[in-house]
Amino acid sequence: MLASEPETLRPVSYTPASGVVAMGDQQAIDYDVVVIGAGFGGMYMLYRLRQLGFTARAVEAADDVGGTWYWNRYPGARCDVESVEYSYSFDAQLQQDWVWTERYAAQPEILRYAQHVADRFDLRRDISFMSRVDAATFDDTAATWTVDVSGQHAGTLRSRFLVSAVGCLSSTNWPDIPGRDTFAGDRYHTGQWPHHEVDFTGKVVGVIGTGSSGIQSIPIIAQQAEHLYVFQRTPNYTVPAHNRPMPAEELAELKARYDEIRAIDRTLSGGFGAQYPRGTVGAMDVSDEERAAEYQRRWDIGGFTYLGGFTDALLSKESNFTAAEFVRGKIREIVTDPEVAALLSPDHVIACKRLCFDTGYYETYNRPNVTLVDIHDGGIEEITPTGLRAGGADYALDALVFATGFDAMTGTLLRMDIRGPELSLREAWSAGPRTYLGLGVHGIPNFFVITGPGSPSVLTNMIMSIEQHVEWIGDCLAAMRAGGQQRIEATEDAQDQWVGYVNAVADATLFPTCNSWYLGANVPGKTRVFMPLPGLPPYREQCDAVAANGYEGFVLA
Ligand code: NA7
Repeated sequence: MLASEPETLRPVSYTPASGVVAMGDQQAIDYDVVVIGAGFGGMYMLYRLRQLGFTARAVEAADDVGGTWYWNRYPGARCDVESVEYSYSFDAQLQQDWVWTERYAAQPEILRYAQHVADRFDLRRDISFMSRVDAATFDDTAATWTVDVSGQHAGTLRSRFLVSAVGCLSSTNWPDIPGRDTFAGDRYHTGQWPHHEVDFTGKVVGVIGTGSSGIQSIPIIAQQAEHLYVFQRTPNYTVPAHNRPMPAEELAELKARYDEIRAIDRTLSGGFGAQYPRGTVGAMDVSDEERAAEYQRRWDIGGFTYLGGFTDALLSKESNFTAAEFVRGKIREIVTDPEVAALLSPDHVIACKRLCFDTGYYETYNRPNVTLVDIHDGGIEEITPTGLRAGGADYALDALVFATGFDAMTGTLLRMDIRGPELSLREAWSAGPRTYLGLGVHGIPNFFVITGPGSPSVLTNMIMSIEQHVEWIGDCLAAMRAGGQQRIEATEDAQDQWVGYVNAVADATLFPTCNSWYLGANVPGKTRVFMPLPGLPPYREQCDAVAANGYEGFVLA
């Protein structure tokens, strides 16, 4: 994706806004802050920094904004949080003006929204597109980052602070299957989908992977392909999305109470960062009939609501089993071939791998042109020029789709060589990611991570978590400027305690019980650590308390 003709970074037309009150020694630095990435996190960080009077530049690998929604263009790509909530809340007029056309926006609409935000707030002038941060080194004497950038705006940037907005799902996972690169047909990854229309009409297609991306794309690919083989290592639970067009009156009604909706999103009842009606009792506290009726009611609403009926869905194995068994019952009802239904039925804890939402996923296996291939035992033995071999059988394919996910949460961060005074990020995280609040890393001063491991991030409505982090970081930098401080670093003690806390919270839930990407279990050799922190509202309060106590757990100088 990177252009071959590098040019230097400095000539980009950048004029700090008038009235800018910068951090300090402007001779020594180009910007107060370099932001890595221009997805939803990077865009809002830029906006916020500008509002606060800091100078900033974002470096972005793509040729446009959007992050996840720029790259994940596979057929059926759609958000699993409702559009009115999966959108910025920081600008009241923006949320009144933008018109969402569906209950759950599809990728093109979310990308258009990101582009609109970039235009509306004139963000592109502070973004170096088609450029990557390869390395960053902190000079402790000058309290300055030197950031090495390759690509269209290759060069070196010096900044006081470095903020990662690389997102949690941005390093694609291409499994190291023997012969992977020998396939002579068309090869795709859902997380790096081409920008042109891909038409599978008349083709024999193989899809590897049945996570969210596979579950969203398989029904659409099946409608086009002559034949579709789905290679499934682990079945996944999926609940109907019940996506539908958003009627104008309904959108107007939601917009009229946007403040109330956002307020709920930030409180306990909206603990996910989105308002899903919550039950108040455990699943085993009601009769079998009441429980089944509640699951059915929520199945009919669709989406994350499904798991909100009872307080202990992710705390009690017994309760969780009832939610899982209800879905298995639906699979048996929907899928006509009992053997296929059995293969599609997961037996792990429901939602310990991210719960998926679909449009016609299980129904797709009733089509005569779709074959489910169970590779649970031996995996894929080999990819060949003409297809692949699994379970001793050869499958001839015209196209092969890897829906195999991401090296989540740490992959992109560790691909860069980020170096503190005595320690690199790779060294600091050699036994798994360690952060304080998910925001700071001991040994790497003046470095912040938006929605980093150790924060709620992917267990929430990401936009709400992004906004919270961006605002916290902006406030922190403003407080440092007011206090004449130029260096901030998390203490080892605070970080150790935080890591212990995150582990304890995760271990009290059923989340760590299966091989999910939350644990890094999908990438061979990756250290298994439960990376996100369950629970947004208490986390928000913890971050606020840290700030109120003079950034307790950080050393400022
Ligand atoms: P996921 O959820 O990580 O799913 C990846 C799928 O690919 C999953 O079914 C994996 O099986 C499968 N996989 C991974 N490696 C292999 C190999 N080597 N062989 C066979 N199958 C494999 O990624 P998605 O892109 O679907 O979704 C990521 C997130 O994006 C999602 O959670 C939402 O938050 C949005 P496994 O389960 O590991 O056995």
